[in-house]
Amino acid sequence: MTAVHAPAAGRFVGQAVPRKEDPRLLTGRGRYVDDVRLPGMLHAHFVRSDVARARISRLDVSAARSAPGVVAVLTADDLNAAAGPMMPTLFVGGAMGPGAPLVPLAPGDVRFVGDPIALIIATDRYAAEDAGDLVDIDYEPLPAVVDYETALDGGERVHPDREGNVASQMEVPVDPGLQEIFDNAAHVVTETFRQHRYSAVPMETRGVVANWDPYREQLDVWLASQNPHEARLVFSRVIGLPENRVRVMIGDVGGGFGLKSFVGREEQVVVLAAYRLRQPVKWAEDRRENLIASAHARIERVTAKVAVEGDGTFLAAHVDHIDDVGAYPIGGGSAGAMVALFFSGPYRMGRLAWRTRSVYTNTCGRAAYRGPWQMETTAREQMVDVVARAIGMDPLELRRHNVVRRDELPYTMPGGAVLENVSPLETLEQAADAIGYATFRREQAAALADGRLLGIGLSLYVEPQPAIGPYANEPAHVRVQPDGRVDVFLGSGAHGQGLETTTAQLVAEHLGVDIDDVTVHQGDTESTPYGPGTGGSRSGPMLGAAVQEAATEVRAKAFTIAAHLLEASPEDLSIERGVISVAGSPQASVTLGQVAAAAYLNSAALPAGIEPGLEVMVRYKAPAGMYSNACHACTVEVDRLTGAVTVLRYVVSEDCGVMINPNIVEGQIAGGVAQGIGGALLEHNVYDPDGNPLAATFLDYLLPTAGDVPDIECHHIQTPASTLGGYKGVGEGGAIGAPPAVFNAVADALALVGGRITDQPLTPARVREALG
Ligand code: MCN
Repeated sequence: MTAVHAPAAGRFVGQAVPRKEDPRLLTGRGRYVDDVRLPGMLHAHFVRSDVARARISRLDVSAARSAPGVVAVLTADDLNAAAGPMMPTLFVGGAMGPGAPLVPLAPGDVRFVGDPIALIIATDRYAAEDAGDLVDIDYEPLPAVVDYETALDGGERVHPDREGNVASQMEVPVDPGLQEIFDNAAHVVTETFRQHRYSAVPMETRGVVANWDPYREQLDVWLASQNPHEARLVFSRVIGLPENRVRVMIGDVGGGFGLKSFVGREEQVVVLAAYRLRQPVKWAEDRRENLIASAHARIERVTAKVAVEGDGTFLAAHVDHIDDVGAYPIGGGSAGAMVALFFSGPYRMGRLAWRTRSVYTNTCGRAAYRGPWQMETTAREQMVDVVARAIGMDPLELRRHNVVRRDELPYTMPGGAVLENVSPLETLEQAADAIGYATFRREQAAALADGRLLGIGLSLYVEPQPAIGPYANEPAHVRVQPDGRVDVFLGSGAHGQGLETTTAQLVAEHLGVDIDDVTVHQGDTESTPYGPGTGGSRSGPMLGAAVQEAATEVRAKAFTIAAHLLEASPEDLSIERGVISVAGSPQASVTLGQVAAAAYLNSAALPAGIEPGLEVMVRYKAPAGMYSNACHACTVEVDRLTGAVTVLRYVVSEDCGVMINPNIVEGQIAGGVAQGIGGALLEHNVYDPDGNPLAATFLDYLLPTAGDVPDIECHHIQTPASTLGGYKGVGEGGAIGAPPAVFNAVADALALVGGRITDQPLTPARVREALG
């Protein structure tokens, strides 16, 4: 690791302290949804559609109802009328794209393979699955709409009550001024890129346990979620219970990658059923369900047109974007406007016009996936290389020529957002240097002389941390107990990012206690403050600031009380490892525990005007625009005979502001890059032309393994954000930057022999074909 512009690390902040959660997780003591076992708990199994589009002409569940162990078989007739509005997220219909015409179970027709038709509830899972085989369904198959590009043009409709298959569209058209730029530019380069359908495949699939507690008259829900408070709201609405009669608890969550930001249809159905039966019910998604029916992402096409001056200066761009949102997109599924607005990324691009359309198909619905509008980076960065080849300029030089420099900040992007506190040129240079760009070009030429194809790819991006709508504020509650130990209550829902550790670091640093004396609580709506959950790489900037502010305020109050107890001035006090002492006379000291004990138990000992208690709850309001940035550089070898791609080296230079924990930052980058490499080369939720999913197991859905991913070499630039603490997000970046970096490296290798590639995944067959 190298770090540039590094602010001085604190005693805890900036240190690579080991993750507090790891001893529990690595010794099998984590608690996931499937570990929850309640007395009398029943098990749920969904009977799903085997066809992509059909009318259900007969549905007979009578044999299933009388099967051994079966407690209930519910269909649309039993459940749908009782359900309130199904809203997977507060973002539905809002800033994040089209909502879905969603009902609990398929009523009379099915719209994708995996569409849930019936829910079987039995005394154990085997009984439920066996009974599923007894459900008799006759389908009248209809032609399935599978290709999103042709679905645009009318014809068969996915949802009969909609006018067509366009779920949403937005446009900023080309005006005469922009047309003039295109007409007069030295070069106008156009290319179409397709990204393919791949998805979050967390180790822990989706899951829920729901139980009506008659004593408290409350519905208890254990959920695999990134977002417990929003989930409570969603459940309360679909059931029709007040929010404070629903309690959602998340334990350890085995990965979410965006999928668990939202409350899926299945989780809502299971909770409805448990409430209706007044019995505890568990549903744990199996891998087949996860691959065909949870949510898909990334299937989209961009046609980009870029006007360029003779010296390589970008003048203007037009972006035409289409994405496939499946049959029932989950809120946040389409981020088309963001793809268009952020297309210019870290470059000066003059003018921008765009159109984006989201299209329904008879496939699994789309949802957010680590970097939901990542296509802006894929399309732009791949386009930069295409332009470089078209005008005969090296791609690194073209980037250097157009990238926004520090002295141009704040920089208003053509899409309207204002870039500040970013360092794209610095990360570009750092990554190019670390990967040995110039040396590699020489090695590449030498290898070509030997008949070998090597390639190098760069990818540069800025990543906004959206602080809009429910994401605009973040709570943290810090409480010192009378024994001096500290409890921190968060509104977030960590699902692998290590928030227990980074939160404890921030509290230890800013309150002045030992890290082992801090316990972090999250994920239980009964005890934690209302928060919008974990997503959009927001924990660093927003939660970090909230925790820092709360800890600092607690320390200030502790100093006021301690100063009174020690007959000193608060300005003369310092705190280390929970002991507050007076400067110059260390024997004059009091522990934080003693201060807390006075604060709770002995109001008479407090200075005048000081409220009893030693706890602070803050709700940090973030500015709308915060950006981290990074540059990825990767080298590959392409096997001319087989088309197989080997990633040789992978370098990341990133700027997430002040790093709270460099170890966690690098883990986040490595995980994201592994996903991105898998996405570019291997992972693919394939459908056949009739809408049958062909990748329903890990035999067909290929995840990257250790052999596919080299060591990720991380380098850092730290440009503090303007927010408290200066932290910026990092969690999504790896998965944003990696696909175009790998793509560009492969395209670079292919170009040596005149090969051209535009679509992913870069399977051996596709690469071989491009070789001609
Ligand atoms: N961090 C830090 N210093 C910074 C910024 C962040 O030490 N300057 C730390 C944070 O304290 C946190 C971690 O890095 O522990 C990630 O922080 P951040 O980038 O703010 O992202 P979030 O915690 O909000 O996580 C969201 C992001 C998203 S949107 C997805 S999806 C995602 C992800 O991060 N899914 C993940 N990382 C994942 N990691 C795992 N293991 N599993 C997933 O499902």
